[in-house]
Parts: sequence; C-alpha cells; structure tokens
Amino acid sequence: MNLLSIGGSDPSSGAGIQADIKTFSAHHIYGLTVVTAVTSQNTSRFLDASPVSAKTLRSQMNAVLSDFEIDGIKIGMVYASQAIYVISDMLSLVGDVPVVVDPVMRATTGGILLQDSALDDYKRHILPLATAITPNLQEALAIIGDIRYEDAAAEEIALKLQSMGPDSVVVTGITSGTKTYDMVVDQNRTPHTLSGPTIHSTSHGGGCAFSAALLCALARGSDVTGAAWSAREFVASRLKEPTATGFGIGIISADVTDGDGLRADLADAIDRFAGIHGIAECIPECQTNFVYSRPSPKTINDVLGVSGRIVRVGSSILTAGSLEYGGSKHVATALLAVSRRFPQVRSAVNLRYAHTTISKMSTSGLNVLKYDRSLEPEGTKTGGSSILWGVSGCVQNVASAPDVVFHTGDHGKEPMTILFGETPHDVLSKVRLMLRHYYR
Ligand code: PXL
Repeated sequence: MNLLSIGGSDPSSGAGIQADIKTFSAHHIYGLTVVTAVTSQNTSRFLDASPVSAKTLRSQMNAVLSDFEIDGIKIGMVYASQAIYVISDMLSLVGDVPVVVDPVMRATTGGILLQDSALDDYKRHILPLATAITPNLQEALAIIGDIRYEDAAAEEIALKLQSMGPDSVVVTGITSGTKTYDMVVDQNRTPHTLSGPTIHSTSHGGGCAFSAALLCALARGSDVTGAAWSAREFVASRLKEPTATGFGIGIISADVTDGDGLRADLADAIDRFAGIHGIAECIPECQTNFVYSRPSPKTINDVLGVSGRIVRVGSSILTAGSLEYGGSKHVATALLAVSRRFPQVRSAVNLRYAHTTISKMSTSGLNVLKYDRSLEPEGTKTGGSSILWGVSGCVQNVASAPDVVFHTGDHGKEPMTILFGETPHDVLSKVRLMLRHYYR
C-alpha cells in the first residue's frame, strides 16, 4: 500500500511530511511525499517558510502519480494559493481514494503554515476534496469564520464545517473540564464523541501523526469513526514517551515497532490478506477475524483482533473497526485453546469451510484437525464456549500444532475453518495455500 503526503518539510522531523512518513512506516505502509513549502524550524523556534514554485510542485506530483498506485492522500501545510490550485488540479487525476485534509494554519512554535490571503481558496478548492478533515477547535472556527459559532457546541461546529464540503469531520482535542475528546461527524451527518484519558503533552507532531494515522486506517477500509479511534490510540501510545532530541519541546516518538510490534505486523498481514485474489469468496456468513496474541496469552484481552470484523462487500473485503486487544471473541478463544497446548501458536484467522479444500490441505502436509459440533454437551452450548470445547478437545491428544481446525456445522450453525500459525504472516502463507486449492 502507498500513501502520499502533500505538505511542508520540517527539518526537525517533528511535524510535516517527515512526521507523516514516520507514521506511515509505523503502520507498515510506504510513504510518498510532495513538498509544498520548506520550513526552517527546530524544537524551539520557527524561523522561516518558503513555498516551492508551482512548477516544482506540479512536477513532483507528476513524478509520483505517473509511477505509483496511490491508496490515499493526506494534505497538510499548503501555505499559499498557488499550491492550492496545483493540488486541486492534480488530484482530479487520482481515482477514488481517501483524502485526509489537516487544515494546519499555525505551528506549535508560532510560524505561519497557511497565509491568511489563501484561506478563501483553501475553503473553495481543498475542503471539497476531503474524505475527512481534522481541524482542532481553533482551526475549525477559523475556517467557519463566523463569530456566531465561537460559543457553539463542538457538534454544531463540526456539522457547519461539513456543510462546507468535506465528507466527514473530526474535530480534535476539545476540552471539557478535565476531559479531552474528539468530535466525529460521519458522512451520514451522525455525530460521535470519542473520549478517553486526556493526553497531557506539548510534543511536536501529534496533530500530523493523528491525521496521518487516520489516513492509514481509512485506506485500510475503516469507516471514519473507527479510523479516528485507531488514530487516537496510535497518538496516545506515541506521546507517552516523546523523543527529546533538541533543547526545546519533545518530538512525538518515531519508534516504528509500535510498542510490542504486534499491531503493525497484524495490520500489514490484514492488508495483504485483503489483497489476495478471490479472498472475498472465503469470508463466511458470520464474517472473519484475524488475530495475533501476546506471548503466553491468558484471556482474550491478550489477543489483538479487529474490533468489528473483516467483512465481505461484493467481490472485495473491508476491515470494519480497528485493531484492539479483546477485539475478537470467537477466533481469539480458539487461539487461546490452541496456545495453551502449543504456546508457539499466536495467530489465527477463520474462513468459510469448503470440503474439497480441507481434504486437499491435509494431503499437502498440513496438520488438519476436525471436531463435531453435534457431539457438544448441552452445558457448553448455553455457556457460549462451543469453540473452546471444540478446539481444546481437538488439540488435547495431538503431538504437533494444528495448522487448520474445522467443523462441519450443526443445526443452524455454519461450518467453519480456522487457520493457525506462529505469526500473522505464517497464517497468511496457509491462507494462500488454501486459496490455491479453493479454485482448483
Ligand atoms: O503540526 C502542523 C505542521 C504541519 N506541517 C509543518 C509544520 C507543522 C507544525 O510545525 O511545521 C511543515
């Protein structure tokens, strides 16, 4: 997957296109950059901003658009009207991909990121390009430019902003007493309040990382509310330990391993999973989850999974929700059952059952196990732990870890196949093997 960041260069790498590349990398996504302006700044001071010429901007856009398939675009600092004209003109050449607009106007250290004289052009040409716009409250009010909104509720502000062109709006960092929350208005004009612990930080780059992380999640198929949750979580985890590299304010962490690294690995595997030709055929009616556990998981809260599901939409698939510990119940429970006996097994995905595929998988050397749901004692059925009963029973007396566990259903119960592996990429290789059989 390739994402393009169009914005200003920050030589301290705290904000701007450098921050975006770091965020894309942390999500295991390749980042392309087109520079609109070169700023001179460090962690204490903002010294200068110089726009690149329209010709250079256009030629950078041509260079990337003619060579790469772009899966999403972020527009950050544009600075001047001439850049606005080039960007809106060139984006008409890009297909239907998510566009996140971060309407940055002033740097944390004081510099101008959007000239006042460019604001009208910005409203006219940039706002309508946005799948989502991510202002803070001050930026939202500056765009609306109507003093009657200054005391309005965040929801009203977000709705007014939406009426100015973007499909959806995420107003960030709204404070209310001791709480900070974000206000999302989705494309159906439905408001959602995202609240959580206040992040106390003066670090540089939090806003850039938020909008870039939002784009990562949108490009991976999340809806705007799910994407905003995952961007919040990403920024919160990065701000806990900002990097202090200069004498001034801290810079949001550049650690690309994302803490334990599980999230990035699983997200990358889900991306690749979605790209497997014909995979939509393998999504069961109850939909799919793809999970990855911490070492020695005790409960489903040690297992990372998609908080919604991976769902089939026509001939493609979509990740509905974000990656969360405890995000999966059923597939995570199956994984826990296997991991108790074979702790090296830490990842799993459930797929539609197909008889011929299963028999071919066992003949191609995979360890395929079966359980019979109709033999399940009454107690576990009502207790909701059928899967625990079935999978635990299967692995109890086998010598090696299963690659596949399946059952052929029961009255009103859909048959199911679960593929297991040590890592999400190990599971993926088994999915690919299964797909080869599926279509033969
Ligand atoms: O964080 C907003 C931002 C975006 N882009 C550039 C910046 C800043 C803030 O300093 O310098 C280039």
